[in-house]
Amino acid sequence: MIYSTWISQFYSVLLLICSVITYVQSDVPRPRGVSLSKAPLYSPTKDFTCFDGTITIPFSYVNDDYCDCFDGSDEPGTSACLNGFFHCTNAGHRPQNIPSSRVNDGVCDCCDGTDEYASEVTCSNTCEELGREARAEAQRLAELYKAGSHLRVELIEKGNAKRNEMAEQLQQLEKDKSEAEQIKNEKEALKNELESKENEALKVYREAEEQERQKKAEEEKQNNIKESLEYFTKLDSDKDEILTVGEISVSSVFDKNKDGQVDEEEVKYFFGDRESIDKDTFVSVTWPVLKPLLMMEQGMFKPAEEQEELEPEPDADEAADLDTEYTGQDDEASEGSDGAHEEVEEQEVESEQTNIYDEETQKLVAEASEARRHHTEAERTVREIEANIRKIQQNLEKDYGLQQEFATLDGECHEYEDKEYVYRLCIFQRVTQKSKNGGAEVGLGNWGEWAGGDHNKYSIMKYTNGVACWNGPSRITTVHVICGLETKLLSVTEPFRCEYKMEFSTPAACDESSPSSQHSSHDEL
Ligand code: MAN
Repeated sequence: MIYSTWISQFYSVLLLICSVITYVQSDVPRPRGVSLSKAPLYSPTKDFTCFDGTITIPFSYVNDDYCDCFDGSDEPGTSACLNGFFHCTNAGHRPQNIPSSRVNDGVCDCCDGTDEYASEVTCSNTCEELGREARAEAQRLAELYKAGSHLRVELIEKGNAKRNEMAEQLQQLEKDKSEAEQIKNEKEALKNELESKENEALKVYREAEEQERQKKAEEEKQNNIKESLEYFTKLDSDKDEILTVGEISVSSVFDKNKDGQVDEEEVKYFFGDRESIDKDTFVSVTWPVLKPLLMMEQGMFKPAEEQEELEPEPDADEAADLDTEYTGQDDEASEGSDGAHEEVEEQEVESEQTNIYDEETQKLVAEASEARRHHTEAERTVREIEANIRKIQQNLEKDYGLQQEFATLDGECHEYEDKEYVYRLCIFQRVTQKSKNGGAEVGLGNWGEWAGGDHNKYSIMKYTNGVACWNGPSRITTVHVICGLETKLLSVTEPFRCEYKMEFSTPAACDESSPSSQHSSHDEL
């Protein structure tokens, strides 16, 4: 009881002291338009020096409606200087500095009406009312920040836990990676060993294959020579073993342009500068250029278009089959999805090939194939682990706020609909826009950075590099992050073409120490 009386007495005295100070402060004599803090610079007993220090003038020149100072500091209470400022005290609300050009311009700018002291308009003092409203708003925000900060604490805890979990996962993955790499190396060593045995065993077959190939090539060469000599004999009508211009002129195959005669140029094409050619020259010089023409005449070369027309159109199912086959065989980029398909085909081809080998070789080929498969699998595992590591590292590099308060929001998606579009914001990931009339989703930007500046960094998120605007730059989105008890996308606008602005509320932004929370209702008086 005694204690509470003492407290109430203490507050009464404090209030009295404050009132006295307030009275004294408000009563400090100062020229019109000068703030309390600048009052000492205007002393009636001294000459006045402009704030920029350039000129000193008698005090009577202050507010004489003539601008003497370059910085306008001698006319705080008139509109004489274009660059000056008029200070309104606005007792009961917030003080304000307005450009001096607004002094006595017929518009009430200050809520206490002091800017229109010599004008035709009479301004009523609305400061009390405005101050009340401002204080109520400040109070509302203070309560919101207070309630939000409790939720924020939870988010901080969860955020830190998430980050720690990611760090642990990363450690585990690094371990998994080194194990997987070891397995891969083992599989590679085994593969190399078995492949060298396989190669050794196949050497014999390869040599035989090579011999066979050479034999075939030689046979083909001989057949070609034989064919050319036969053709030579056919053309050599006088059988003197020399082919003359006269002899080839009667054969239409030498008439390249099909104009009904073998002219000089065509002869030159087949004979060079020679008048006639013997068998050897025919075989080595003429035959290689003549053969394709003969084949063409015999209809063995057909223009590609004709061939296509002749082939029947595959029906839909067949076309689908063809497509699958194509992707399976040729599209290396689709490894993984078609990997199994490819492997089966490879196995089929392999088993077809191995049938020609003896049992021992077949066994070695099978073992090497198995080792190759295992090695490929081990390589794939390493790649998958590496991809996971990269993903976690990227997340760990993200700036989730000073206390990790935004971490749990990563990946959360929030939508907002207006008349035309559905917008989707996936925090720390991307922003998209989908027209309600259909069509593809349009990327409005990918997570870029915090862009609230040094003052309030975590108040704005920037998503950049969206889909290019027609005839313009890439789309970008700025997300204004404000304190709210609910995590919600509040609004989306497009203030400039392809530049989107979102307002997003979350308790993570309810930081009572952040500049956004400082909605002071402080007045000078
Ligand atoms: C689409 C939408 C709009 C954008 C125009 C620009 O219609 O993405 O938001 O303004 O393209 O051409």
